[in-house]
Amino acid sequence: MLIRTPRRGDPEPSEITPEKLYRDRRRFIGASLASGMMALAGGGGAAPLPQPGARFVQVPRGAFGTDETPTPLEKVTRYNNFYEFGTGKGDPAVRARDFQPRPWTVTIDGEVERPGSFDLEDLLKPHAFEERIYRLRCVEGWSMVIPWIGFPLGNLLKRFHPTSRARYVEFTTLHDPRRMPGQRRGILDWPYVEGLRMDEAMHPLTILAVGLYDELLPNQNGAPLRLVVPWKYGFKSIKSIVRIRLVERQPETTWHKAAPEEYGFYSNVNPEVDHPRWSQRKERRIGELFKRPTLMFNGYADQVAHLYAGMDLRKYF
Ligand SMILES: Nc1nc2c(c(=O)[nH]1)N[C@H]1C(S)=C(S)[C@@H](COP(=O)(O)O)O[C@H]1N2
Ligand SMILES: [Mo]
Repeated sequence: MLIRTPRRGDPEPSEITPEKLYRDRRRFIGASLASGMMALAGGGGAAPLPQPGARFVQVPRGAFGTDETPTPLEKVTRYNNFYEFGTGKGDPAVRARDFQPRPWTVTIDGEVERPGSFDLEDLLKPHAFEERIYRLRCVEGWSMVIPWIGFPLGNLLKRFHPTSRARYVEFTTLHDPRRMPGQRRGILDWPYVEGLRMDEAMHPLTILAVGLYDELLPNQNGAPLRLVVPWKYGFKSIKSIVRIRLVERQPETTWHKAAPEEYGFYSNVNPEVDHPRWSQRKERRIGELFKRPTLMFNGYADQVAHLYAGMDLRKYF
């Protein structure tokens, strides 16, 4: 797989049709194979960086995810939840168009031996990118299948040496009302904050995404860095992250603060536990007519159910 760095004059990601994408893939498949072999020969598997000017980044295929057909790119980039750019599903594609996700600094602090602030490019340097085709299941009852490009969050956290007191990870989105017009209104308590238990964060299915399909992450999908936790409802997958803090206590999260009876800390996809105002038994795959049943842990029960052994999932929803 390849990831393409947009150049001035290139079409917006939302303007690229699947056909165009397919042709691009065909065109660059040779380059992909060649650099893939170089990465293997290098031993470490470190991918080249998505740097401005560097046109392609090698993405080895990962052994994770689903073989379901991905949702077309134009749907993935035009039907979004990203309240920093408006509450309508079509708002982020339009209102995040001019957002500049570079330069970008991420702070990693709290219960780590080596805290610090990092330029995004440097933060990503040692990581090999993979394609992970995961379902994203929104708490509202719709889902998509997205070919994400990213790397396991755990690999990043380990580099900063979590202390023995680190039990949770707190993530924070950029807070800049000049650049994120939705933050000029008090719809949510900004900045957007999410959290994971440490074992959830270290689970190999949990990734930080820097791209999707063959593109750097489009702004509306959370550029330049967003979390993807495939067995949890979509709102856990926080976008445009500027801070990752390891903490002793369970973090207070944005949606839990907004409506504690409706959105719990865990928010594992669970068809057995209804949202107080609607059932979670089924979902509508964007682009399809009929609803399909929602799967326990979004289909990842074999990999993650053990994390919650003995927990009452009605209480810890
Ligand atoms: N910062 C931030 N992250 C966010 C949101 C948001 O409003 N702000 N929305 C969440 C919700 S509700 C969903 S369903 C997913 C949607 O991701 P997508 O637009 O890439 O499909 O992003 C999540 N991450
Ligand atoms: Mo969502």
